[in-house]
Amino acid sequence: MHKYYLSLGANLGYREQTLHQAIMLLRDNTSLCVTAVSSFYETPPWGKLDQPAFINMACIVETNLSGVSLLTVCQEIEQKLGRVRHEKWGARTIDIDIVYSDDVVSHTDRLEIPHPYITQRAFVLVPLQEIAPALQIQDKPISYWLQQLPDVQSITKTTD
Ligand code: A4P
Ligand code: MG
Repeated sequence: MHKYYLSLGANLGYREQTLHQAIMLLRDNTSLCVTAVSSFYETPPWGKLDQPAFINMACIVETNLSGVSLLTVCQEIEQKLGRVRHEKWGARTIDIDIVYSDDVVSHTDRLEIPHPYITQRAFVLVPLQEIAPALQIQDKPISYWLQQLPDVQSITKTTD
């Protein structure tokens, strides 16, 4: 079994509803098991600032699927929920990224695990820390990476 950490985000439409639907679709998939789901967090846009605030969350998936097969599952869910690709780092109905795995590393254009920006994104790390407090990234705890980031205070939990 592989363990994958996913980061989900939405900043267009009914953001919470779309995220609930994404988790339902992941749970419906018989080739994987969703073993943890974080709260929802409202987060200011990162990277491209002139866009609406996001709701972000994280979940853990355990599965025998390869990274690329899991990415395909995630992209099919994005399509189903009406994701239209616009500009890089821009607004989106739903984005599902595989940000880390305990045992899978991938360095291709199609799939990079760990996600190249994981240690720089409080909107990824704060929800992840909630469901994986003992996780180490590059041999350091999530709290270490969060200490380096200026924007942690701006991330606020919206649900439990
Ligand atoms: N890809 C490579 N590695 C991965 C991976 N580990 N997980 C490839 C998922 N996809 C991966 O992604 C482009 C390509 O990345 C995919 O075809 C896949 O093969 P995309 O989702 O189509 O495009 P994108 O999301 O616009 O680009 P990118 O670079 O993935 O953007 P990010 O990094 O996802 O950033 N601010 C806040 N507060 N919250 C957010 O959620 N999200 C972004 C988007 C920017 N600012 C944000 C947020
Ligand atoms: Mg993406």
